[in-house]
Amino acid sequence: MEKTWRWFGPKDKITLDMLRQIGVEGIVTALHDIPNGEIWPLDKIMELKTYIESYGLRWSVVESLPVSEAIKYGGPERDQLIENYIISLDNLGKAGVKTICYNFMPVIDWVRTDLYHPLSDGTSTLYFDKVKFAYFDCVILERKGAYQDYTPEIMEQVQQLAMTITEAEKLELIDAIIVKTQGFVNGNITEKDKQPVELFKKLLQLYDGIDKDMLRQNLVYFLSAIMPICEVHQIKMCVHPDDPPFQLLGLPRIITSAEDIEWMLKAVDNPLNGLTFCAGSLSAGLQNDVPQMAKRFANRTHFVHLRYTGATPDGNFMEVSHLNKRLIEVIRAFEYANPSLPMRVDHGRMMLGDEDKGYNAGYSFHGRMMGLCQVEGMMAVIDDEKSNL
Ligand code: DNO
Repeated sequence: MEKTWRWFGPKDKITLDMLRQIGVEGIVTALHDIPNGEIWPLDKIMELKTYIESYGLRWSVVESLPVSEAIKYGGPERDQLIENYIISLDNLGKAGVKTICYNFMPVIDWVRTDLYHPLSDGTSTLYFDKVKFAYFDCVILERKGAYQDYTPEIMEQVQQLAMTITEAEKLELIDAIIVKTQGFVNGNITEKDKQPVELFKKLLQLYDGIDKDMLRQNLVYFLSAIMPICEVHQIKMCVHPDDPPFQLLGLPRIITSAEDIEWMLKAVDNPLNGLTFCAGSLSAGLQNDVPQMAKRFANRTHFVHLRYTGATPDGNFMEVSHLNKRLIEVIRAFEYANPSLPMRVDHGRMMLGDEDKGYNAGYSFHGRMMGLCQVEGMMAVIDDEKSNL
């Protein structure tokens, strides 16, 4: 697979020069300065593309061209927003950037409760703690009926946590769940927002009465509207699975399992309607046999995210090493089915000074570089295996 890297634009502290030195071939990025919902102008796209190419690299994938909330919940402004999306796709097509990652998760993109969960070797990793999340949901957000989504055992632990948590820890939890993990992905809430919790509550209200079926219909409406421009330029759309792949905060989530993926691929049965196969997101769902899903959906996968999680039945999960026997199976599936697919190492541990650099949550330099080395090793073994067939 093509070795790509998520880079956050010319302001990223990890420069294209550094990436070239570690063997990256393609760049995954977005016009991060353009607010969600606005048109991406052709000249801005070309400017960034030319900059990337001046380092001998290529702009392989857009991640993400974000889908505005009103498209997801079906608000009155959705047709206008879809029209803007189509113009952005047209401009990307004209510029020759033709693989587009997006997601259809309501309100909140990916979710973690701990951004620096310490490991025994001195590094740290991303973590989702169900009790802390339930505390955020029931006590901080005070979402109506939220406690019904958790077992009595979890609620008992939530009560204990409520007695011991400090104000600083509360702020850190809010910051992890709705600020640090969201702002840089063109999320709804950024570091500048003074009252993130109030803002977040308002966003949740937009989905009152929207169930799984309605969200599915809104995805089909969106995809059907954009397919004609995708046909014109042969743009490959690739939806990112829900991270984590289970229901949260009373919001419907529709890309969580093999059944969901099968449904979405059939609902708009066009090869340009495809998948970002994010092994890490899918692996956090105990329902998912990820290597088997990689084989099953390889022919509709246009982009691959490589990482893995260790999930436990009590609902917690942690991001684990990229050197992982399940991840080898995933890589094998794609190296056989479509070796020209772009793949990027997703997330990395914080290590060797990554901590002080102010990188976006999950997007360390050394940790991801180590993941890339491990993935390259696995790819080399599989390529060797293939050439001996
Ligand atoms: C987090 C990522 C997500 C992903 C978007 C794609 O690290 O996996 O933010 O990029 O959901 O739209």
